[in-house]
Amino acid sequence: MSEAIVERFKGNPILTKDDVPYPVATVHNAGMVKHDGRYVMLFRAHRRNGRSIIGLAESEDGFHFRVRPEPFMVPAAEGIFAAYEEFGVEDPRICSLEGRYLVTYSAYSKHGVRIGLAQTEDFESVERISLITEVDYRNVVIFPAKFNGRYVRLDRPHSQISPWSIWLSYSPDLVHWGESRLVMKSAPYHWDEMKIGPGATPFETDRGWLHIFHGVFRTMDGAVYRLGVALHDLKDPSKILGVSDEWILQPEDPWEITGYVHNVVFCCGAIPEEDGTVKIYWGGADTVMCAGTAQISNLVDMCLEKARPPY
Ligand code: BMA
Repeated sequence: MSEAIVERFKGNPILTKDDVPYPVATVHNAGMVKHDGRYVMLFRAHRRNGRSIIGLAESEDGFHFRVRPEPFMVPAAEGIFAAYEEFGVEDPRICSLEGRYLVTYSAYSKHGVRIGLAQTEDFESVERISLITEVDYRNVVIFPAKFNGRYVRLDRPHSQISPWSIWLSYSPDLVHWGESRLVMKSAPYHWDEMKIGPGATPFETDRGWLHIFHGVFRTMDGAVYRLGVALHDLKDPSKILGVSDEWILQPEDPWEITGYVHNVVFCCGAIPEEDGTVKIYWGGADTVMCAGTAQISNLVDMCLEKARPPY
């Protein structure tokens, strides 16, 4: 008998393709934020041509969502973005900073995958700012604070020599990024052995920035995606105070085990609440959206008391 770290919402899945008023094949990997007291979800959805768009759903309680009639973002039709988003926009993350919401997303094209940055003030309109990486990057999350006057992001470059690790970079203006450094790697013969990547936008706790990330293990039956937690120093987020040796969530419900891509829980958003809990949102099997709740202090304890080295 093991106690659940993340208590799943009894009404999972909270959003499926049947809730979307335009034709899509999946609803998953959603970025989350609270705006004007309401929960805003930017979800990824496959169109029936296999390419992804980003839809918007809203909720009063964080569990029951209504989808807006039109998608929030579709691949750009013109300009520099059109060339790099032709194959779809995926896996958005939302960061609330300086009175606006920054949205990072994976932009796919025949040239590969890179990261786009857009902004919105009210989720009524959206403006693209820049493509902020070259190719072979995914999963960029921006910290919702500046550090010594600079923006900071976690990112996930991929190369054969250093596959799928978590890096951190700085920027004076959100467009130009540098001083990149490795902060976390997969652990050998461990649940995240194959790859790790940034997940939800980190949120502040009294003991550090809590980051929910994903880790992948390759089995004879394909990859298994799980979620883990890491704690970053409040003043210097490039310093990791602890990475939990144990995962916090693995595919267990039928819609996490079976679907478009089986055995996947994949997180792009979490919302800390004033009562010390955090609502965690994840895509199940790249097909539906699910939610659950955890005690923030438990997650922080796991990082500090069950820690393994970051790399
Ligand atoms: C990753 C990304 C995610 C997806 C996951 C599982 O590489 O493509 O968007 O959820 O694989 O298929």
